[in-house]
Amino acid sequence: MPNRVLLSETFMQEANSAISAPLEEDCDHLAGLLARRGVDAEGLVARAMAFKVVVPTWGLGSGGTRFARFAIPGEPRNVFERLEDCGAVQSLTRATPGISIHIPWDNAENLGELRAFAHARGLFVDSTNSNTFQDHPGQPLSYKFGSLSHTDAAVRRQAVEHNLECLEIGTALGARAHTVWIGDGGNFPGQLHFRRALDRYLDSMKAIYRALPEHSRLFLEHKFYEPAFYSTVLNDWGTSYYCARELGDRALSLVDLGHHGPNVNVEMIVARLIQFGKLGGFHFNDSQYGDDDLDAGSVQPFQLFLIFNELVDAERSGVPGFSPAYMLDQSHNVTDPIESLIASSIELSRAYVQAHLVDRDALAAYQEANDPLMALQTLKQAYTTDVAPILATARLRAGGAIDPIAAYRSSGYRRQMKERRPSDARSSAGIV
Ligand code: RM4
Ligand code: MN
Ligand code: MN
Repeated sequence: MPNRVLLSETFMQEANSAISAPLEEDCDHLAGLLARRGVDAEGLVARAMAFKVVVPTWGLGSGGTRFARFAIPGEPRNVFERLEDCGAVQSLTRATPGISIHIPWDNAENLGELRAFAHARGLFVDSTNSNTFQDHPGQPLSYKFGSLSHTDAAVRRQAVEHNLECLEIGTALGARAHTVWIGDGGNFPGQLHFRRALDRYLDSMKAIYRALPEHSRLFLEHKFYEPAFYSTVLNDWGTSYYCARELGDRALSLVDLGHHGPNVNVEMIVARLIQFGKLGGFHFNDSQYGDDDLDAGSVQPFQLFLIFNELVDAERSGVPGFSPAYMLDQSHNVTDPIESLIASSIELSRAYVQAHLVDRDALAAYQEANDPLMALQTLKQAYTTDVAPILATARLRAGGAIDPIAAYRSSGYRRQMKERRPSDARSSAGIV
């Protein structure tokens, strides 16, 4: 149990003690500023403490590109070690108890042991993800030309079976949702009959939906390109919405921020899915060009805020059934994955708290009065407010670190892992 020793309560107290006085000063200053706007800082701390982000196990290994993967020392080599690292992120941020796992990358022989291992670290398995975008060792049929939408019924059956197995694993681990993303699509015009391929996908999804455990939700993740470069079967939110509706109430759309073309208005897609009762959750990340899988909020932090503006608006107005899953899905190619996940979860919390600062009555009045300049100013006032002291206070009160990345670096966690986990060249965690 390395992270408990390394990131013990005593360690955390020591790391925090040197910077708790300046934090208090910053808090007082911010509380005064917010009070002038009629906002209660304590209320925001409570909201920040309640906000949770789900961490993907596959984000703990070093990712890669089509060209190369540069491993880092001490990378986790199996699901238990990945959970250990998730435990480190959770200990420092206190915002990430939920974990999303990828099957078969996270296969374990004893699921009871895995579940207990997670619980012992303050973690729980929130969701499962299937993988029919690559061939698994020993599987009889190939996914080279598709999986759930393959022209061959036997391949489709194999892909459905894999998803049913994921549902069983999820049940044993206590998961609440299952996400399906497929790599199915065409590289060349003419390769696929668009309508027939979608019909086949939907048939396969119906078989999966029928097996969905009673309290689980099924998330459909669309993506406009890659690995297929010309067309994909579940290409956009409209197709996703159509399929989710055909499937039933517990089938919902999942929005991965990187799965849209550049300049697409993702916040409006989010609003539409909320309005139609079909927003299941997110895979947060950031991008400049496509599915870059960069850290959330690193390139377009204002877009992240605008997405949370829609989410908080729905939360505050009590949209029925509104309960999206806030998951990260990133590939950390050049950073320490633990640091990237810490920073990203903070970015999400920041956007969430800032969205709560939007003066919604004023905004509604400016919208009614057709005053675009003041409407934007209202959003910008919230977005430019530095809520870092609120986020740090929330972490501190929950037993985490005021400055999680500095604490992580000073803990020597990575150095220790380098010794405990001799490199394993076969390790395949991450998107490679
Ligand atoms: C995909 C997609 C999926 C993730 C894989 C690894 O691009 O984002 O969510 O499971 O990558
Ligand atoms: Mn994703
Ligand atoms: Mn992706």
